[in-house]
Amino acid sequence: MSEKDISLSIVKDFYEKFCKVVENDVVVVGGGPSGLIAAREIAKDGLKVLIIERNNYLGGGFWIGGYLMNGVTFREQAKDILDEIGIPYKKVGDGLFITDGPVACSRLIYSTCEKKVTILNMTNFEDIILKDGRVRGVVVNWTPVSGLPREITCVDPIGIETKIVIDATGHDAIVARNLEKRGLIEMKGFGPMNVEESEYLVVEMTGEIYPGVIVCGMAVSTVYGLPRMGPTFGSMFLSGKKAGKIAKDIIFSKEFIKI
Ligand code: 48H
Repeated sequence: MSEKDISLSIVKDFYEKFCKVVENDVVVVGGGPSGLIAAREIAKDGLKVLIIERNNYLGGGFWIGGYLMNGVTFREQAKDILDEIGIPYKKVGDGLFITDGPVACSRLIYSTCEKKVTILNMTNFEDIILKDGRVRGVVVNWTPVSGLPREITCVDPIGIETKIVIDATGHDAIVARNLEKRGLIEMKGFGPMNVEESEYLVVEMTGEIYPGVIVCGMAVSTVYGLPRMGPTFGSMFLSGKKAGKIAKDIIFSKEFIKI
């Protein structure tokens, strides 16, 4: 064994992984709490799921709570999901619970990876593949390449095919913004804080916003102009789970097979 063997093993491992992910059942853009839960929910049923994450790490805003403090809260409605994943928590009020960000986030990431979800990190969503009025894939590039000005590099991105794209990119709602930029949908931008209304509405409005694109998590607030909820994550979990179920329903429906 020498240095070249280490290099070769890394290149071969990446090559083999990449060959498998050019075609998927579902691509989840964004590996925050809602995206991780959505991916886990879909992969549980043996479907092929890819998470595209522009950062080097998964977890999005779930590592830390409000105002740089580690406690992350959630309300009663999401308790079953935390139990399913094995996230420890304590009750701090009537229907309110708190957990430790790093512990909860690492457990969520592990429980998603365990379901054989593939991850492409340092990978930036740039565009959609659109054919016959339906989104059929995503166009991606390495995050460092995307970040460079065009005059320094003009490296073309590449396409990845999928039956469904889930936009789980948080406040930015990047996939939805792409649809808006092309005049395919209209967006409102998220509103001021109101936790009771927001948590309920985010879950309620989670769904397909354009053929082939489902929105979940904070991106739902951005698309529909819903109030924000601050550092509480129950609706991110419930929205991710709902998005996963909707994706499975579409893929397994008789109508979808005809598309
Ligand atoms: C690839 C991308 C791209 C891109 C972004 O922000 P997140 O944690 O999103 P959610 O919706 O799962 O959770 C939201 C929650 O963290 C939060 O901020 C709350 C509850 N706020 C309430 C309030 O009032 O403010 O994760 C999104 C992920 C991140 O990891 C990004 O890096 C990633 O998406 N991402 N990945 N290509 N173009 N854009």
